[in-house]
Amino acid sequence: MNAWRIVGIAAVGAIGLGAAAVQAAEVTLKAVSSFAEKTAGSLNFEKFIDKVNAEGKGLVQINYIGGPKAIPPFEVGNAVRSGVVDIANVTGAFYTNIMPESDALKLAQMPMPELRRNGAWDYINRLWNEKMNVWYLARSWDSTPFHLYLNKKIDKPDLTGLKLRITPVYRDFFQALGGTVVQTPPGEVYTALERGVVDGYGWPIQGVFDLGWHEKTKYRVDPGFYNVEVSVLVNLNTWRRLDDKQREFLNRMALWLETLDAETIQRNEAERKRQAEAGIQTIAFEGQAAEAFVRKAYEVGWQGIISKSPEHGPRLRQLLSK
Ligand code: 173
Repeated sequence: MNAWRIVGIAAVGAIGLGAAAVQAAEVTLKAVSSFAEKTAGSLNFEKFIDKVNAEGKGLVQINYIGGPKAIPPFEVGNAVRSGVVDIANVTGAFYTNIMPESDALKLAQMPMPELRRNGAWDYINRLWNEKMNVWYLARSWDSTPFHLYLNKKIDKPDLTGLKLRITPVYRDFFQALGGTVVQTPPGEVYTALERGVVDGYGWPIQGVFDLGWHEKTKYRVDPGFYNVEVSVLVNLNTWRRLDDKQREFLNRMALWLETLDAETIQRNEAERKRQAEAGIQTIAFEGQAAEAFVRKAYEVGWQGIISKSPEHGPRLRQLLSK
């Protein structure tokens, strides 16, 4: 072998080593969901984790520590903000104590791809960076209405004398309709119904069967209102420590996660049928009564946000409304 050839091989070897040395090691991110494992609120997030772990070998892996057994739902916001976990699947209603604007995302009248196009995502992400110390990676639950479920019959939108289980999602609306409210995490809804502590509850069209609530639910009120929001947040310090390739990869996975919205919409239809088959009757407001019901929901929803955040509420309203 001549001398030039030996030098050539050595040089290639050195470049190879150099490239390996600058490439970041695989990073493992700790993740939690604010909803029970394998229930409606966690489904899309869990598919996202599986895909990241399958395609991110050598780059990014996710260590999923689970749902509310790992961290109570109303503490998940704080856990991702402080870096106790790197990634959280959580709804804004669960961390209004940190930033009141969080609950505004339920008022979005168009799906996430449109919010990415019209500048809303950018505004949201910057706000979440600043107030929550997180990167707003993706929306894992979208395009789904919330409903009022009841065990007492009503014939008009008047909840006077009724006690309803809520989170911040429903508080202003149910109170505006005359109801009395009591806040619980999802894990306490079954017991509250069983003991007759509440006459009903707010929940999406999907997920009533997950924790057995259909056994204790007589009616669903139609129409639904708002748009379910659960999002994937990444601790901002963690996000900044990732390299470009890792961030690009997670962004690509985030967009894939949002394409699962089509499956969510199909599940919503299936669950509507399943509720009827399980004997949950509908109390349906029609025509103008239905319109007024939904209009009222948005009106008091935005009032609530704007009164708590005069700085960002009005701009969020513009960006999220049709
Ligand atoms: O617990 C709730 O009713 C709630 O706030 C919520 C939010 C998003 C998805 C599911 C439930």
